[in-house]
Amino acid sequence: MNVYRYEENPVVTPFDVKPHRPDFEVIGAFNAGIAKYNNEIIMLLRVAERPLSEDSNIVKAPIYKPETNELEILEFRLDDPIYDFADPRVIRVAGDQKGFKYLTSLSYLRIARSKDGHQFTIDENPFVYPSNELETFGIEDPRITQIEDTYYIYFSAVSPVGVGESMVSTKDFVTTEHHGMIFAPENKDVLIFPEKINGKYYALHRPVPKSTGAPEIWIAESTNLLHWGNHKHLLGLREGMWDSGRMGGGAVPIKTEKGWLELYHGATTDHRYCMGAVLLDLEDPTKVIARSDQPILEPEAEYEVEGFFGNVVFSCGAIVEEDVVKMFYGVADTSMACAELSLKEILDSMTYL
Ligand code: MAN
Repeated sequence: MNVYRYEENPVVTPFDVKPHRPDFEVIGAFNAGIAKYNNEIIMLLRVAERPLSEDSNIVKAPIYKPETNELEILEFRLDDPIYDFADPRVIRVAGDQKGFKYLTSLSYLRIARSKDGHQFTIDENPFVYPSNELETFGIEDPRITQIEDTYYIYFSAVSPVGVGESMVSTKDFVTTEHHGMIFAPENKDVLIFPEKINGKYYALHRPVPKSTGAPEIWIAESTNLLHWGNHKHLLGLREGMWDSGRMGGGAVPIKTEKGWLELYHGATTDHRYCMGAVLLDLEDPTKVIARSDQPILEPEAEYEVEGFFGNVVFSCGAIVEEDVVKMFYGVADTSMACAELSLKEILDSMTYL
């Protein structure tokens, strides 16, 4: 696969983003949703910020309080045996392998704009910020689907009761309308198709089943983008391969002559995240036509391998111009990068079932 990584990569880093309050620092500007609006590329960044800490022995956890619309900041000592700080993203209760207790940063969504996809200007203020009891640990990994003149923005809403997917919409990237949670916990990586197919809207989603099953890709349909049903299991993990541990949709599905092309992420059990492709039937996207055996992009460049959480390439959006796929992607849970790939080469590289 020929991959042309931009010379400017990473195109946006945490240093480019001013914290939204003076006592915080930006540690991530990554996993951005992508849209075209008024001849500009909108990169809707997941900005992760944490409270500044003078003492390297103290880890702080910022929590949004809907009652006061303010943040509460909890403090933990790194040597406290009750907690496990091994994963820099989360604070776990020691010995509890299942979930996490707190996050070490709070994420919200902020707009970066560009004419050419290489140079970005970042808005002064957050665009979508936690605003209710399902978002107290933050909002993450947005995707944007444009349907006519409305942009639907959906993202992981994180709180102590779980991680689900919530949605807002906008027509101007200034004001938003909130639509609430569209997929209940645990669910992430929702991707709404950009048009109706045979009279129905479709969305990919990624539940995390507990009793039996794995974090794999499902598909659902809707008549109004809010209520989703007729769920079907779409794509599973593959033992011994790059998508053996967990997976989820990435970019908004791309309509091609051969089918709906979905660029999705897959990770191994040791958290190495790659991007690959799956092709779905144009008339019936619940049918898989082809899939990548090899990743189309894997963490190789230094900025993909090293960072807050290294060995991660994670796309939430791409722009396609004729044969050129401009895939924007988060690197190492830290920054944003872009790579150009050939649409034809991606389609030709896949294994047809
Ligand atoms: C995982 C990671 C984190 C994220 C949490 C909550 O631990 O993807 O980056 O903050 O889930 O969504």
